[in-house]
Amino acid sequence: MLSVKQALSKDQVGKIVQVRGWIYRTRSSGGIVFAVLRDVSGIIQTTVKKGAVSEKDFDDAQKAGIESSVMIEGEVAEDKRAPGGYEIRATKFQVYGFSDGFPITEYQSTELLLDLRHLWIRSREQTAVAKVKASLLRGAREWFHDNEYVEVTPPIITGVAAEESTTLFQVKYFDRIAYLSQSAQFYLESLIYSLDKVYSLTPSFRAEKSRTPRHLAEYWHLEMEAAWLENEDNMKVQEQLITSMLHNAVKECPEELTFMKRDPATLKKIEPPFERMNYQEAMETLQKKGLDVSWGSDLGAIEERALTQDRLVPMFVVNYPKELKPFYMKENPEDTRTYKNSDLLAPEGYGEIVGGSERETDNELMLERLRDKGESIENYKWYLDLRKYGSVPHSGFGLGLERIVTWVCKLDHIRDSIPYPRTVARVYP
Ligand code: NSS
Repeated sequence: MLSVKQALSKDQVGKIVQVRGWIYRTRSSGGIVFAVLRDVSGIIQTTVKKGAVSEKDFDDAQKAGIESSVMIEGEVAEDKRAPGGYEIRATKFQVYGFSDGFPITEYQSTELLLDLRHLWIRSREQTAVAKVKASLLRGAREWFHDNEYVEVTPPIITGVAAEESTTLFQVKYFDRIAYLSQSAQFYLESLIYSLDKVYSLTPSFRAEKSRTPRHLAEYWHLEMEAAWLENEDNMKVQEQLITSMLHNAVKECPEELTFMKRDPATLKKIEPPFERMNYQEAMETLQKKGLDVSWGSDLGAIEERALTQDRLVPMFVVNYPKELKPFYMKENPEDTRTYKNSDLLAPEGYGEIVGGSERETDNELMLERLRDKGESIENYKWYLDLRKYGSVPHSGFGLGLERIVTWVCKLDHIRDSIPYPRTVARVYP
Protein backbone atom coordinates (compact mmCIF):
# COMPACT_ATOMS: atom_id res chain seq x y z
CA MET A 1 0.00 0.00 0.00
CA LEU A 2 1.40 3.44 -0.93
CA SER A 3 0.38 6.83 0.32
CA VAL A 4 -1.00 9.18 -2.33
CA LYS A 5 2.17 11.24 -2.10
CA GLN A 6 4.34 8.18 -2.74
CA ALA A 7 2.23 7.23 -5.75
CA LEU A 8 2.64 10.71 -7.27
CA SER A 9 6.15 10.02 -8.47
CA LYS A 10 8.07 9.39 -11.66
CA ASP A 11 9.57 6.27 -10.03
CA GLN A 12 6.14 4.68 -9.87
CA VAL A 13 5.25 5.19 -13.54
CA GLY A 14 4.40 1.84 -15.16
CA LYS A 15 4.15 0.08 -11.81
CA ILE A 16 1.05 -1.47 -10.26
CA VAL A 17 0.31 0.23 -6.91
CA GLN A 18 -2.41 0.20 -4.29
CA VAL A 19 -3.67 3.32 -2.53
CA ARG A 20 -6.54 3.82 -0.14
CA GLY A 21 -8.48 6.77 1.11
CA TRP A 22 -11.66 8.74 0.46
CA ILE A 23 -13.19 10.04 -2.75
CA TYR A 24 -12.53 13.75 -2.99
CA ARG A 25 -14.48 14.33 -6.17
CA THR A 26 -15.85 12.11 -8.89
CA ARG A 27 -17.49 12.32 -12.28
CA SER A 28 -18.23 9.79 -14.93
CA SER A 29 -18.40 10.19 -18.64
CA GLY A 30 -19.36 7.33 -20.93
CA GLY A 31 -17.50 4.26 -19.84
CA ILE A 32 -14.99 6.07 -17.56
CA VAL A 33 -15.18 7.18 -13.94
CA PHE A 34 -12.70 9.87 -12.91
CA ALA A 35 -12.38 9.56 -9.14
CA VAL A 36 -9.97 11.81 -7.27
CA LEU A 37 -8.80 10.07 -4.11
CA ARG A 38 -7.50 11.80 -1.00
CA ASP A 39 -5.54 10.57 1.96
CA VAL A 40 -3.57 12.43 4.63
CA SER A 41 -0.72 13.03 2.19
CA GLY A 42 -2.58 14.53 -0.80
CA ILE A 43 -4.92 13.90 -3.73
CA ILE A 44 -4.50 11.76 -6.88
CA GLN A 45 -6.70 11.19 -9.88
CA THR A 46 -7.72 7.65 -10.70
CA THR A 47 -9.49 6.54 -13.87
CA VAL A 48 -11.74 3.53 -13.76
CA LYS A 49 -12.54 2.23 -17.23
CA LYS A 50 -15.34 -0.17 -18.05
CA GLY A 51 -13.69 -3.45 -18.97
CA ALA A 52 -10.40 -2.63 -17.17
CA VAL A 53 -11.97 -3.61 -13.83
CA SER A 54 -14.59 -6.25 -12.97
CA GLU A 55 -18.23 -5.53 -13.72
CA LYS A 56 -18.97 -5.13 -9.98
CA ASP A 57 -16.02 -2.81 -9.41
CA PHE A 58 -17.16 -0.59 -12.26
CA ASP A 59 -20.71 -0.43 -10.91
CA ASP A 60 -19.33 0.41 -7.47
CA ALA A 61 -17.08 3.12 -8.91
CA GLN A 62 -20.13 4.70 -10.57
CA LYS A 63 -22.15 4.50 -7.37
CA ALA A 64 -19.45 5.66 -4.94
CA GLY A 65 -20.11 9.30 -4.05
CA ILE A 66 -17.87 11.89 -2.44
CA GLU A 67 -16.27 10.63 0.81
CA SER A 68 -16.75 6.93 0.02
CA SER A 69 -13.78 5.01 1.43
CA VAL A 70 -11.99 2.90 -1.16
CA MET A 71 -8.90 0.93 -2.09
CA ILE A 72 -7.74 1.33 -5.65
CA GLU A 73 -5.20 -0.82 -7.42
CA GLY A 74 -3.79 0.18 -10.79
CA GLU A 75 -0.93 1.38 -12.93
CA VAL A 76 0.63 4.78 -12.42
CA ALA A 77 0.82 6.89 -15.55
CA GLU A 78 1.95 10.41 -16.27
CA ASP A 79 -0.89 12.80 -17.10
CA LYS A 80 -0.17 16.50 -17.29
CA ARG A 81 -3.85 17.44 -16.79
CA ALA A 82 -4.20 15.48 -13.53
CA PRO A 83 -3.56 17.22 -10.17
CA GLY A 84 0.07 16.43 -9.29
CA GLY A 85 0.86 15.29 -12.85
CA TYR A 86 0.13 11.55 -12.42
CA GLU A 87 -2.89 9.29 -12.36
CA ILE A 88 -3.70 5.70 -11.49
CA ARG A 89 -5.44 3.59 -14.13
CA ALA A 90 -7.49 1.26 -11.99
CA THR A 91 -7.53 -2.51 -12.27
CA LYS A 92 -9.42 -2.91 -8.95
CA PHE A 93 -11.85 -0.60 -7.18
CA GLN A 94 -12.82 -1.87 -3.76
CA VAL A 95 -15.30 0.08 -1.63
CA TYR A 96 -15.07 -0.11 2.18
CA GLY A 97 -17.91 2.27 2.97
CA PHE A 98 -20.22 3.98 0.49
CA SER A 99 -21.05 7.62 1.03
CA ASP A 100 -24.16 8.97 -0.53
CA GLY A 101 -25.19 12.63 -0.64
CA PHE A 102 -22.29 14.04 1.40
CA PRO A 103 -23.86 17.24 2.78
CA ILE A 104 -20.94 19.58 2.05
CA THR A 105 -20.70 20.83 -1.50
CA GLU A 106 -18.53 23.53 -2.98
CA TYR A 107 -20.01 26.81 -1.71
CA GLN A 108 -21.44 26.63 1.78
CA SER A 109 -22.20 29.19 4.43
CA THR A 110 -19.89 29.50 7.41
CA GLU A 111 -22.75 28.51 9.73
CA LEU A 112 -23.44 25.31 7.83
CA LEU A 113 -19.77 24.40 7.86
CA LEU A 114 -19.75 24.93 11.63
CA ASP A 115 -22.85 22.75 12.06
CA LEU A 116 -21.15 20.09 9.97
CA ARG A 117 -17.76 20.54 11.60
CA HIS A 118 -17.39 16.79 12.22
CA LEU A 119 -17.40 16.37 8.43
CA TRP A 120 -15.77 19.66 7.42
CA ILE A 121 -12.59 18.74 9.36
CA ARG A 122 -11.90 16.36 6.46
CA SER A 123 -11.40 19.33 4.13
CA ARG A 124 -7.97 20.06 2.69
CA GLU A 125 -7.86 23.42 4.52
CA GLN A 126 -8.55 21.84 7.90
CA THR A 127 -6.07 19.05 7.18
CA ALA A 128 -3.33 21.54 6.26
CA VAL A 129 -4.02 23.66 9.36
CA ALA A 130 -3.94 20.61 11.66
CA LYS A 131 -0.58 19.54 10.25
CA VAL A 132 0.91 23.01 10.55
CA LYS A 133 -0.34 23.22 14.14
CA ALA A 134 1.28 19.90 15.01
CA SER A 135 4.58 20.99 13.44
CA LEU A 136 4.53 24.28 15.38
CA LEU A 137 4.00 22.32 18.58
CA ARG A 138 6.76 19.88 17.75
CA GLY A 139 9.10 22.83 17.16
CA ALA A 140 8.15 24.23 20.56
CA ARG A 141 8.63 20.95 22.42
CA GLU A 142 12.01 20.46 20.77
CA TRP A 143 13.12 23.93 21.80
CA PHE A 144 12.02 23.40 25.40
CA HIS A 145 13.70 20.00 25.49
CA ASP A 146 16.97 21.34 24.02
CA ASN A 147 16.95 24.12 26.62
CA GLU A 148 16.31 21.83 29.59
CA TYR A 149 12.77 22.83 30.45
CA VAL A 150 10.68 20.22 32.27
CA GLU A 151 7.17 19.64 30.92
CA VAL A 152 4.66 19.61 33.79
CA THR A 153 0.95 18.91 34.17
CA PRO A 154 -0.89 21.63 36.13
CA PRO A 155 -4.55 21.30 37.17
CA ILE A 156 -7.44 22.42 34.98
CA ILE A 157 -9.97 22.72 37.80
CA THR A 158 -8.89 25.59 39.99
CA GLY A 159 -10.02 27.79 42.84
CA VAL A 160 -8.73 31.23 41.78
CA ALA A 161 -8.78 33.58 38.84
CA ALA A 162 -5.39 33.74 37.16
CA GLU A 163 -6.55 36.55 34.85
CA GLU A 164 -9.79 38.57 34.70
CA SER A 165 -12.37 37.21 37.15
CA THR A 166 -15.06 38.38 34.71
CA THR A 167 -14.10 35.67 32.22
CA LEU A 168 -14.20 32.70 34.59
CA PHE A 169 -16.19 29.58 33.82
CA GLN A 170 -17.73 28.12 36.95
CA VAL A 171 -18.04 24.40 37.49
CA LYS A 172 -20.05 22.65 40.12
CA TYR A 173 -17.36 20.91 42.12
CA PHE A 174 -19.10 18.47 44.46
CA ASP A 175 -20.82 20.87 46.88
CA ARG A 176 -18.65 23.87 46.06
CA ILE A 177 -17.94 26.16 43.11
CA ALA A 178 -14.65 25.85 41.25
CA TYR A 179 -13.37 27.34 37.99
CA LEU A 180 -11.90 26.15 34.74
CA SER A 181 -8.30 27.31 34.42
CA GLN A 182 -7.56 30.52 32.51
CA SER A 183 -3.83 30.03 32.83
CA ALA A 184 -1.46 27.57 34.49
CA GLN A 185 0.80 30.42 35.54
CA PHE A 186 0.43 30.27 39.33
CA TYR A 187 0.96 26.53 39.38
CA LEU A 188 3.98 26.83 37.09
CA GLU A 189 5.37 29.51 39.40
CA SER A 190 5.11 27.07 42.31
CA LEU A 191 7.09 24.45 40.40
CA ILE A 192 10.19 26.53 39.57
CA TYR A 193 11.53 26.18 43.12
CA SER A 194 12.27 22.52 42.46
CA LEU A 195 12.39 22.24 38.66
CA ASP A 196 13.93 25.63 37.77
CA LYS A 197 12.49 25.87 34.22
CA VAL A 198 9.06 24.45 33.42
CA TYR A 199 6.45 24.55 30.68
CA SER A 200 3.01 23.15 30.06
CA LEU A 201 0.47 22.82 27.28
CA THR A 202 -3.07 22.90 28.65
CA PRO A 203 -6.50 24.02 27.57
CA SER A 204 -7.38 27.44 28.97
CA PHE A 205 -10.91 28.73 29.30
CA ARG A 206 -12.20 32.26 28.94
CA ALA A 207 -15.87 33.11 29.19
CA GLU A 208 -15.47 35.90 26.62
CA LYS A 209 -18.90 37.15 25.67
CA SER A 210 -17.66 39.24 22.78
CA ARG A 211 -17.67 37.59 19.37
CA THR A 212 -14.35 38.46 17.81
CA PRO A 213 -12.19 36.75 15.20
CA ARG A 214 -9.46 36.19 17.79
CA HIS A 215 -11.20 34.88 20.90
CA LEU A 216 -12.17 31.32 21.73
CA ALA A 217 -13.85 30.17 24.93
CA GLU A 218 -11.43 27.21 25.01
CA TYR A 219 -7.92 27.46 23.60
CA TRP A 220 -4.58 25.69 23.95
CA HIS A 221 -2.14 27.58 26.08
CA LEU A 222 1.59 27.01 25.92
CA GLU A 223 3.10 28.51 29.05
CA MET A 224 6.52 28.63 30.61
CA GLU A 225 8.03 29.88 33.83
CA ALA A 226 11.68 30.06 34.86
CA ALA A 227 13.58 30.97 38.01
CA TRP A 228 16.37 33.58 37.88
CA LEU A 229 14.92 35.06 34.70
CA GLU A 230 14.46 38.79 34.13
CA ASN A 231 11.97 40.22 31.70
CA GLU A 232 14.54 40.98 28.98
CA ASP A 233 15.63 37.33 29.02
CA ASN A 234 11.99 36.27 29.10
CA MET A 235 11.60 38.05 25.75
CA LYS A 236 14.68 36.28 24.42
CA VAL A 237 13.06 32.95 25.28
CA GLN A 238 9.94 34.00 23.35
CA GLU A 239 11.92 35.03 20.26
CA GLN A 240 13.87 31.81 20.19
CA LEU A 241 10.91 29.59 20.91
CA ILE A 242 8.78 31.19 18.22
CA THR A 243 11.57 31.09 15.69
CA SER A 244 12.03 27.39 16.40
CA MET A 245 8.29 26.79 15.97
CA LEU A 246 8.13 28.69 12.67
CA HIS A 247 11.24 27.10 11.23
CA ASN A 248 9.99 23.65 12.12
CA ALA A 249 6.71 24.34 10.30
CA VAL A 250 8.69 25.48 7.25
CA LYS A 251 10.75 22.29 7.40
CA GLU A 252 7.87 19.87 7.94
CA CYS A 253 4.95 21.53 6.16
CA PRO A 254 6.07 23.59 3.15
CA GLU A 255 3.22 22.25 0.99
CA GLU A 256 0.56 22.80 3.62
CA LEU A 257 1.78 26.37 4.19
CA THR A 258 1.74 27.08 0.48
CA PHE A 259 -1.75 25.58 0.23
CA MET A 260 -2.84 28.07 2.92
CA LYS A 261 -1.29 30.89 0.79
CA ARG A 262 1.53 31.39 3.27
CA ASP A 263 4.87 31.71 1.51
CA PRO A 264 7.24 29.62 3.69
CA ALA A 265 10.06 32.07 2.83
CA THR A 266 8.36 34.81 4.89
CA LEU A 267 8.58 32.58 7.99
CA LYS A 268 12.06 31.33 7.22
CA LYS A 269 13.30 34.95 7.32
CA ILE A 270 12.06 35.51 10.86
CA GLU A 271 14.97 35.45 13.31
CA PRO A 272 15.65 37.04 16.71
CA PRO A 273 15.86 39.77 17.85
CA PHE A 274 12.32 41.12 17.46
CA GLU A 275 11.83 44.85 17.91
CA ARG A 276 10.89 46.06 21.41
CA MET A 277 8.60 49.09 21.38
CA ASN A 278 7.78 50.89 24.59
CA TYR A 279 4.07 51.31 25.37
CA GLN A 280 4.59 55.09 25.36
CA GLU A 281 6.13 54.93 21.91
CA ALA A 282 3.30 52.66 20.74
CA MET A 283 0.82 55.36 21.82
CA GLU A 284 2.73 58.04 19.89
CA THR A 285 2.93 55.83 16.80
CA LEU A 286 -0.83 55.23 16.96
CA GLN A 287 -1.56 58.92 17.44
CA LYS A 288 0.50 59.70 14.33
CA LYS A 289 -1.63 57.17 12.48
CA GLY A 290 -4.69 59.16 13.56
CA LEU A 291 -6.02 56.86 16.30
CA ASP A 292 -7.65 58.42 19.31
CA VAL A 293 -5.47 56.98 22.09
CA SER A 294 -3.52 58.33 25.02
CA TRP A 295 -1.60 57.08 28.06
CA GLY A 296 -3.76 54.42 29.73
CA SER A 297 -5.55 53.28 26.55
CA ASP A 298 -5.55 49.54 26.11
CA LEU A 299 -4.30 47.98 22.90
CA GLY A 300 -7.20 46.13 21.33
CA ALA A 301 -7.54 44.47 17.95
CA ILE A 302 -7.74 47.81 16.10
CA GLU A 303 -4.65 49.31 17.71
CA GLU A 304 -2.62 46.12 17.33
CA ARG A 305 -3.63 45.90 13.70
CA ALA A 306 -2.49 49.46 13.09
CA LEU A 307 0.87 48.75 14.72
CA THR A 308 1.57 45.53 12.87
CA GLN A 309 -0.12 45.54 9.49
CA ASP A 310 2.93 46.74 7.57
CA ARG A 311 5.35 44.40 9.34
CA LEU A 312 6.55 40.92 8.46
CA VAL A 313 8.25 40.09 11.77
CA PRO A 314 6.66 39.96 15.26
CA MET A 315 7.27 42.86 17.66
CA PHE A 316 7.13 43.32 21.41
CA VAL A 317 5.24 46.11 23.12
CA VAL A 318 6.79 46.51 26.57
CA ASN A 319 6.09 48.26 29.90
CA TYR A 320 2.32 48.70 29.96
CA PRO A 321 0.68 51.01 32.51
CA LYS A 322 -0.17 49.07 35.65
CA GLU A 323 -3.90 49.70 35.41
CA LEU A 324 -4.07 47.65 32.21
CA LYS A 325 -2.46 44.50 33.59
CA PRO A 326 -2.92 41.93 36.40
CA PHE A 327 -1.63 42.23 39.97
CA TYR A 328 1.20 39.71 39.72
CA MET A 329 3.53 41.66 37.43
CA LYS A 330 6.78 43.23 38.63
CA GLU A 331 6.90 46.99 38.95
CA ASN A 332 9.28 48.63 36.46
CA PRO A 333 11.89 50.50 38.57
CA GLU A 334 12.66 52.81 35.64
CA ASP A 335 9.06 54.00 35.42
CA THR A 336 6.95 52.95 38.38
CA ARG A 337 3.73 53.72 36.52
CA THR A 338 4.45 50.59 34.49
CA TYR A 339 5.26 46.88 34.78
CA LYS A 340 8.17 44.82 33.48
CA ASN A 341 5.99 43.04 30.96
CA SER A 342 5.60 42.46 27.26
CA ASP A 343 2.97 41.51 24.73
CA LEU A 344 4.27 39.93 21.57
CA LEU A 345 2.34 41.01 18.48
CA ALA A 346 2.26 38.94 15.30
CA PRO A 347 2.82 40.90 12.07
CA GLU A 348 0.47 41.49 9.12
CA GLY A 349 -2.19 42.93 11.40
CA TYR A 350 -2.72 39.77 13.49
CA GLY A 351 -1.69 41.22 16.86
CA GLU A 352 -1.15 39.64 20.27
CA ILE A 353 0.05 36.04 20.40
CA VAL A 354 1.99 36.01 23.69
CA GLY A 355 1.63 37.79 27.03
CA GLY A 356 4.50 37.66 29.50
CA SER A 357 6.10 39.40 32.44
CA GLU A 358 8.56 39.31 35.25
CA ARG A 359 6.66 38.44 38.43
CA GLU A 360 6.28 40.61 41.50
CA THR A 361 8.19 39.23 44.49
CA ASP A 362 6.96 41.78 47.06
CA ASN A 363 3.89 40.36 48.84
CA GLU A 364 2.94 43.74 50.30
CA LEU A 365 2.64 45.25 46.83
CA MET A 366 0.59 42.31 45.61
CA LEU A 367 -1.73 42.44 48.63
CA GLU A 368 -2.35 46.11 48.00
CA ARG A 369 -3.20 45.48 44.35
CA LEU A 370 -5.50 42.57 45.20
CA ARG A 371 -7.33 44.69 47.77
CA ASP A 372 -7.67 47.52 45.23
CA LYS A 373 -9.28 45.07 42.83
CA GLY A 374 -11.63 43.84 45.57
CA GLU A 375 -10.30 40.27 45.40
CA SER A 376 -10.58 37.87 48.31
CA ILE A 377 -7.07 37.52 49.77
CA GLU A 378 -7.94 34.12 51.24
CA ASN A 379 -8.00 32.52 47.78
CA TYR A 380 -4.49 33.72 47.01
CA LYS A 381 -2.95 32.63 50.31
CA TRP A 382 -1.06 29.71 48.80
CA TYR A 383 0.20 31.86 45.93
CA LEU A 384 1.52 34.50 48.33
CA ASP A 385 3.24 31.72 50.32
CA LEU A 386 5.56 31.21 47.34
CA ARG A 387 7.19 34.58 48.11
CA LYS A 388 7.65 33.69 51.77
CA TYR A 389 9.87 30.66 51.40
CA GLY A 390 12.93 31.33 49.29
CA SER A 391 11.54 33.78 46.74
CA VAL A 392 13.62 34.35 43.59
CA PRO A 393 13.36 36.67 40.60
CA HIS A 394 11.37 34.86 37.92
CA SER A 395 9.44 35.39 34.73
CA GLY A 396 7.19 33.56 32.33
CA PHE A 397 4.68 33.88 29.54
CA GLY A 398 1.67 32.32 27.87
CA LEU A 399 1.35 31.74 24.15
CA GLY A 400 -2.05 31.21 22.55
CA LEU A 401 -1.48 28.32 20.19
CA GLU A 402 -4.51 29.11 18.03
CA ARG A 403 -3.40 32.73 17.74
CA ILE A 404 -0.08 31.73 16.21
CA VAL A 405 -1.75 29.18 13.91
CA THR A 406 -4.22 31.86 12.75
CA TRP A 407 -1.35 34.11 11.78
CA VAL A 408 0.88 31.43 10.24
CA CYS A 409 -1.99 29.98 8.17
CA LYS A 410 -3.34 33.44 7.26
CA LEU A 411 -6.80 32.60 8.61
CA ASP A 412 -9.52 35.24 8.79
CA HIS A 413 -10.95 33.79 12.00
CA ILE A 414 -9.44 31.92 14.94
CA ARG A 415 -12.19 29.27 14.83
CA ASP A 416 -10.49 27.68 11.83
CA SER A 417 -7.33 27.03 13.80
CA ILE A 418 -8.97 24.37 16.01
CA PRO A 419 -11.04 21.31 14.99
CA TYR A 420 -13.97 22.04 17.34
CA PRO A 421 -14.10 25.76 18.15
CA ARG A 422 -15.87 26.70 21.35
CA THR A 423 -17.38 30.17 21.15
CA VAL A 424 -20.16 32.00 22.93
CA ALA A 425 -22.60 30.82 20.27
CA ARG A 426 -21.57 27.19 19.93
CA VAL A 427 -20.78 23.92 21.70
CA TYR A 428 -22.09 21.68 18.90
CA PRO A 429 -20.74 19.41 17.50
O1 NSS B 1 -4.24 36.50 29.39
S1 NSS B 1 -2.94 36.38 28.76
O2 NSS B 1 -2.48 37.53 28.02
N1 NSS B 1 -1.83 36.01 29.83
C1 NSS B 1 -1.93 34.99 30.69
O3 NSS B 1 -2.86 34.22 30.76
C2 NSS B 1 -0.70 34.76 31.57
N2 NSS B 1 -1.15 34.26 32.86
C3 NSS B 1 0.21 33.77 30.84
C4 NSS B 1 1.49 33.51 31.61
O4 NSS B 1 2.23 34.45 31.84
N3 NSS B 1 1.74 32.27 31.95
O5 NSS B 1 -3.07 35.17 27.77
C5 NSS B 1 -1.90 34.67 27.13
C6 NSS B 1 -2.15 34.41 25.66
C7 NSS B 1 -2.53 35.65 24.87
O6 NSS B 1 -1.39 36.37 24.48
C8 NSS B 1 -3.26 35.06 23.70
O7 NSS B 1 -2.33 34.58 22.73
C9 NSS B 1 -3.93 33.85 24.30
O8 NSS B 1 -3.26 33.55 25.51
N4 NSS B 1 -5.36 34.09 24.58
C10 NSS B 1 -6.37 33.61 23.85
N5 NSS B 1 -6.38 32.85 22.74
C11 NSS B 1 -7.60 32.51 22.22
N6 NSS B 1 -8.78 32.87 22.76
C12 NSS B 1 -8.81 33.64 23.89
N7 NSS B 1 -9.98 33.96 24.43
C13 NSS B 1 -7.56 34.04 24.48
N8 NSS B 1 -7.24 34.77 25.57
C14 NSS B 1 -5.89 34.78 25.61
